Amino acid sequence: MTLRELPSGKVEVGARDFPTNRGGLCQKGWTSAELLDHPDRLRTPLINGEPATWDEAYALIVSKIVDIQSSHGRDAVAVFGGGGLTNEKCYQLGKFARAALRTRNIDYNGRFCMSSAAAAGNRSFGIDRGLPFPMADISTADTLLVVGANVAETMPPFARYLTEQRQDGGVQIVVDPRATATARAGTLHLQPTPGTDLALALGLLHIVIAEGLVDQSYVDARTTGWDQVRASASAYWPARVEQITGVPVSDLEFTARSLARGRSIILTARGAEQHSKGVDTVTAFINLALALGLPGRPGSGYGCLTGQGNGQGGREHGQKSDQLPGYRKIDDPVAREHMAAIWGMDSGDIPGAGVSAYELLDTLGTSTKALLVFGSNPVVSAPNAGHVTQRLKSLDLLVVCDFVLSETAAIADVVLPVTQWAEEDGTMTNLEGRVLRRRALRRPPPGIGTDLAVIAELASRLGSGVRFDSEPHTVFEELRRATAGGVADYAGVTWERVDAEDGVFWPCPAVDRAGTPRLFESTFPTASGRANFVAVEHRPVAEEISIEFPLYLTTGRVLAQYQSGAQTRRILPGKVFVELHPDLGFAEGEMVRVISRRGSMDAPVRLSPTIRQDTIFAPFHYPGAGRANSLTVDALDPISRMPEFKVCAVRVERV
Ligand SMILES: Nc1nc2c(c(=O)[nH]1)N[C@H]1C(S)=C(S)[C@@H](COP(=O)(O)OP(=O)(O)OC[C@H]3O[C@@H](n4cnc5c(=O)[nH]c(N)nc54)[C@H](O)[C@@H]3O)O[C@H]1N2
Ligand SMILES: Nc1nc2c(c(=O)[nH]1)N[C@H]1C(S)=C(S)[C@@H](COP(=O)(O)OP(=O)(O)OC[C@H]3O[C@@H](n4cnc5c(=O)[nH]c(N)nc54)[C@H](O)[C@@H]3O)O[C@H]1N2
Ligand SMILES: [Mo]
Repeated sequence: MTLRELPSGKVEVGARDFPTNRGGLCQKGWTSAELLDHPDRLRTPLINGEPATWDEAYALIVSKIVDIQSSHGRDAVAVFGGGGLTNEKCYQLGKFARAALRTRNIDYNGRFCMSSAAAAGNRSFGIDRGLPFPMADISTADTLLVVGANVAETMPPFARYLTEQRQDGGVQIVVDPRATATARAGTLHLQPTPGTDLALALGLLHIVIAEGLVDQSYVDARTTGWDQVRASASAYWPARVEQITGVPVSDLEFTARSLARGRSIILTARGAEQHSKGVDTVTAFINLALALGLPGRPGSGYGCLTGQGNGQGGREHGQKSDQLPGYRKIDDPVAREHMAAIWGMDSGDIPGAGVSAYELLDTLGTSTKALLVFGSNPVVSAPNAGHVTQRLKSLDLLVVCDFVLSETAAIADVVLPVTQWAEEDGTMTNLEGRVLRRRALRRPPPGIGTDLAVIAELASRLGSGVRFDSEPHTVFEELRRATAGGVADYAGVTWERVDAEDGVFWPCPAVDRAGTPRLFESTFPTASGRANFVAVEHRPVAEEISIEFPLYLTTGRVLAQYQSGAQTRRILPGKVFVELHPDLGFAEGEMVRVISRRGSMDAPVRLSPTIRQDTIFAPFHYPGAGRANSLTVDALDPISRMPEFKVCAVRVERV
């Protein structure tokens, strides 16, 4: 997008013809500048809700951290980051936790976002890059299978690739319990019971095997583990899968046969992934793609659609509890030595792996006494949010860096006001692994800090022996060295190249080497060079419906609101609602209370004749009585630790 500062000081948003969005922006993009000078913008630090100086705020934070760490140990102070932060901030936040606080406890909201697809990608392909091919490939696919993504509302500029794919005569199959705008636009809509995509994928693989559609020469040459996976699919015959998922056998057959013809792409997003079996579900779709010989073949493959602005880069540079920069593992001795040399510390002083986002939030007030939040609003967005809010309130110290008083900032001991996107330089990495620039267009209002400056100042006041820079370009140069030789290798990416080449695709190990738009063409970055088939089994949702709680609740997004709503509710009006089937006996607009084992939510009814009768939907963008996460269950995937945001059992009552 392009930005221009008008003589009035306001910022005007325009769109330039960029290869990924082709000049398109969604409504949130067009209106994003309105928040820059919004009256709700924070302009001074706050201590217990009262304006304070930066010096007072820093002094309080540092004295409390020192006290807490000396009485309860270093791990009693934790950091919570976000996938919306620039690469430079993500890198610096991970370094701050490990090298300045020397705590193992750092994790981030990306755990709630793409962690299941990331874990599955690593397990099967040896790498986690959302799309292993450029986005434009999507419009050339003969068949596109879109599982649990509502791109018409969540990625409007990207949705053009789907439109083009259909206009070129491609078959498009959308899997969603709701007839979303995306599902309605496709060739075929599969409407499974929430939480049954794993059985669906196994059922499709069963048909592919039974009908002789496996690409055996690809399987022999490029994969391992096929025999076990073939055997595991045998129990998922079509009639049984219809019974589990509610998807008719004829639709399963149509889907399997379409995917086996020509160029095919399978895409997943949060609908398939935000489950306590999210990793295995994605794995089952990857197994299907491998059996059909898709990954690495031109115009074909498997990909995971991205979440936040820097959803991809956010998971590469060390704000994840088990990770060091460049997608290195924190328990790998070689990786620890490499980072210790760059940070100028002893590798033995780098802490080990911490726990995942929800598990961390669950320890607040017990083993964790202080939390520093950068770029997330867990009071609204965490699962079982009533419980999480209690935990946050029981901390000795909660610090939130934000530009507005989010619901989480509102209960913080100290709030630090920081710059917004138009006021800072840096880089972000999109779902294709393409590193892009963010440019400062104007100076921030007086009195406002930057995330990088806050981190550097805290590190220095904490007496850190390790140096922290606050200038984004210098931090990026350090990040290049830190990622050199890692999976997500940015060593050859410079800001100048990013500008000149409209982005550079990682891995890019040297400045004189091109980036890597396409992965897997000849080999997979696994130990054997082959992709791994991993046998998986379907399993039920964590909380099944019952007489007391007879409906499935699923949650997600609407076009006009962004995430926890901290940024968009202030500029785009919109009301909470709960979408349900007319046969449940409620009237349009009627106020209802949705109740789960954990809490309740009040909202007016929006009737939808096309949603499954056993399923209701609520957006998670709203706080207070309309907070959908008061209801959600905190069951976690055993591998990714992703919460089951997409299914829990509820009942609906008149208020
Ligand atoms: N307008 C808007 N756009 C956004 C965001 C936003 O907040 N607002 N957030 C961004 C972020 S961080 C993310 S992660 C992406 C998310 O992008 P998406 O994944 O497209 O968004 P969701 O609405 O969470 O979920 C997609 C669909 O999954 C369906 N679903 C629910 N349960 C199941 C299930 O069991 N199986 C299947 N197959 N589908 C199911 C829902 O009905 C929903 O339509 O959007 C990004 N874009
Ligand atoms: N029920 C349910 N819950 C969900 C989901 C779901 O589908 N259903 N989806 C999950 C997903 S995919 C995600 S990504 C999360 C998102 O939920 P959150 O993690 O809460 O993300 P945001 O709402 O984007 O919150 C970002 C906060 O950081 C601030 N902020 C933005 N940029 C910056 C920055 O550069 N620096 C600093 N310091 N602050 C910044 C914003 O003003 C805002 O207050 O929600 C998860 N929760
Ligand atoms: Mo997300």
